Amino acid sequence: VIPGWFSEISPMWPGEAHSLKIEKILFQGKSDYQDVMVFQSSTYGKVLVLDGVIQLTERDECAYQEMITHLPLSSIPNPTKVLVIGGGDGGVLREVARYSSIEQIDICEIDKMVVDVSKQFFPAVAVGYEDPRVTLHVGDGVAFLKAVPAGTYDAVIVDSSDPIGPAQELFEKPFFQTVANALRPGGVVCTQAESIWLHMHIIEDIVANCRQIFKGSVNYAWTTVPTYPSGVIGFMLCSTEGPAVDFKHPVNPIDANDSQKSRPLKFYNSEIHTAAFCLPSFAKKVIDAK
Ligand code: AAT
Repeated sequence: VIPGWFSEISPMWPGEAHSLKIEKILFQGKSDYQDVMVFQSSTYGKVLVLDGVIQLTERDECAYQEMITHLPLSSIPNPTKVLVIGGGDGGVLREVARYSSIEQIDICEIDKMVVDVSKQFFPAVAVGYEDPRVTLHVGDGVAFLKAVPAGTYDAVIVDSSDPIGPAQELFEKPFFQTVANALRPGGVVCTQAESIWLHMHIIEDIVANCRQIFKGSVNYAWTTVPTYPSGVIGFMLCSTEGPAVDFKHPVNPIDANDSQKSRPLKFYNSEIHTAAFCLPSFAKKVIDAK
């Protein structure tokens, strides 16, 4: 540990730890679920940390939030009802709000402290809560989904932390089953699905489960986020049986139809959307074999 630096140490990425220089610690608290910290870094703006793991930085949050949102929503025509699980910072809400077809945005975040801290320290992220179509439910995403009537949503976005701690069940098969049930025929899910460099064993399991559950398409995509472990993060994108979804060719390109011209996209475009599904050979071999 280097004095004055934050190092991200976890058994999920043994033997390595990305570090950021701390200018100032702005908040430290303990919620019912996790340790919550915010610090000012010298090169990535403010940083939100939960249980010692970086959730977002001001500088690169666009890469993650735009990709986890627009990969699914640009892949279906006219999404109207969307559910976000996790994502208490509000960044995914901000991105969902770009679609003028959307009528209802539900979010279920387990930890109220994440919401409050984000509103206090990350106004350009928490701005997502200002959209009148948003309803916040504070609670466990697993329990919330169990109570959702079948066929309710066009899309479910699972912006979850890593599977150590409160998000563990969000990576398990029964959870994916409840997501499938909550989606309309031809509805889509996009879940945070870890790093091809660090977590092929986790990805393998998720892909195997999703192939059993989702009878439409099942795809893995990835992007770069410099402050996430190994600098990349992936997404599992699936659709339920019904109207076919071809994730690789967006039918509803948000870069052409963004309703929020005053807040332009920073990372996502239709070319990067298609490119996100190209996998390195070592990952392709494992994912295609499942
Ligand atoms: N958009 C920022 C990135 C995140 S945030 C993940 C959120 O999921 C956190 O706010 C956490 O409190 C919430 N969460 C965890 N478990 C649950 C649950 N069971 N139900 C609802 N919300 C939950 C993800 C960062 C990825 C980090 C990669 N290393």
